[in-house]
Amino acid sequence: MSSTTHTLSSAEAMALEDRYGAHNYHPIPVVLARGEGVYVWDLEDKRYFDFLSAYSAVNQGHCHPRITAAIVDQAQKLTLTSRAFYNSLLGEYEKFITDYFGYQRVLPMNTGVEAVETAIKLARKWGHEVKKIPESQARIVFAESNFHGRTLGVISGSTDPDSRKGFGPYMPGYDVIPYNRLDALEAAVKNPDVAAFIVEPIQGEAGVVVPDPGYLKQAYEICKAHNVLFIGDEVQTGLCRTGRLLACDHEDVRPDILILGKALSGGALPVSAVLADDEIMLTIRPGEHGSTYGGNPLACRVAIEALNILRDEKLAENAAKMGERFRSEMTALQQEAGFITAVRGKGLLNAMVIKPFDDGRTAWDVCLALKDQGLLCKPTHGDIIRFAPPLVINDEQMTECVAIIRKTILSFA
Ligand code: IF1
Repeated sequence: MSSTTHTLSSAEAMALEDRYGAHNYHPIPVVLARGEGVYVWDLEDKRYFDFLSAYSAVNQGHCHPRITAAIVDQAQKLTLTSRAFYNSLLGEYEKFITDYFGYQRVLPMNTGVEAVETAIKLARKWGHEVKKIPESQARIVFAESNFHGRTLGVISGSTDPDSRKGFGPYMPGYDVIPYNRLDALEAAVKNPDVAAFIVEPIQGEAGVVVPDPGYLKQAYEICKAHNVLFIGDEVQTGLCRTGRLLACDHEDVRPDILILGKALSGGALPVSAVLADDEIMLTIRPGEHGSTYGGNPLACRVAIEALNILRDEKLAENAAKMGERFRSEMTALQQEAGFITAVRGKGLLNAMVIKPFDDGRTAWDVCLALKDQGLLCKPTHGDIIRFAPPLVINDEQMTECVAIIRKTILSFA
């Protein structure tokens, strides 16, 4: 019987995924069917606070009415033309987003990793054509514990065994240095074949690892001193998540190549973008790069709306304010609980490090208990719980969520 004839139970939905889907994820056992703002509901109509936000893709909140309206309206006009032809929204969107972030040009893509791949290709092309690195010798520097996506070209720069093992051979021409270590960066970029350094302003998947104050600024300056491009991967940290429009804004760093994704569409469909100035962007000429859906009119319409919502609803300011409050409440809880070894983050991208319990329970079990109490989040690397609600969360909702987290954490004490 197909699910269109009756509403599946959560158990049925999970069984279908288990039987017919690839097993490339191990989800928290909850089946979400509806979302609105900071809330999601499962198939049994139980309500949860979403404290993952699809890994910062729904910063504007689930099913934002303005985004839904834009989709419905545009979907009845024109959704996709391919870039074989011009379309009526792409030029308007390109002007809008380059003005919004202060760059001369944008190359529109779909997923975050496609934008990362695009940035790497741009950096290599610039390296060969402008920096005059011998053809096919351009090198890209990555930081240890990075996460930039899952294509072969990107996992080749990863140090995470789960991202890499079994997928070789890997892309050549990459160097990997410790994160948050300026001496290591200085040493790496002395190599005249280095075209770029790609870095997350805060390492999300690594467990919300915030570098030392000044690291981004000094890293940028070291890159400039050695004619190396600074690529900022703001797929997860951008779009108001850390309390500023971009995480790089906290240190007044303007990446030479800026990568955006996730909340660029407010979680409605895959929309990503690479922004840069002419000297870099125009090294790619017609026919040298592209994508079927990149720059489609539906995505352009949604992205303009998603970016306007960030501004109109002052989501950076709210993320900064609510983040301060969240970290101070969690730090107070840390004193009481005894098994929280760290609370860290910026804006509403935060994490708690949980010491494994004597009885073998881990952060995973804490997340299961939080789910039972009506709050959804997921651990990363075993002992780190990431807390990242939609940026629209208000004081009353935060009060309720802090109470849920406090009650649940203390039940493990
Ligand atoms: C999964 C992680 C987060 C990203 C940064 C590029 C991309 C991502 C900084 C690629 C994507 C997603 C991927 C998703 C879960 C999530 C994730 F756990 F995988 F690592 F957020 F931390 N740069 N991150 O965080 O963007 O191609 O996915 O659109 O793969 O499970 P994408």
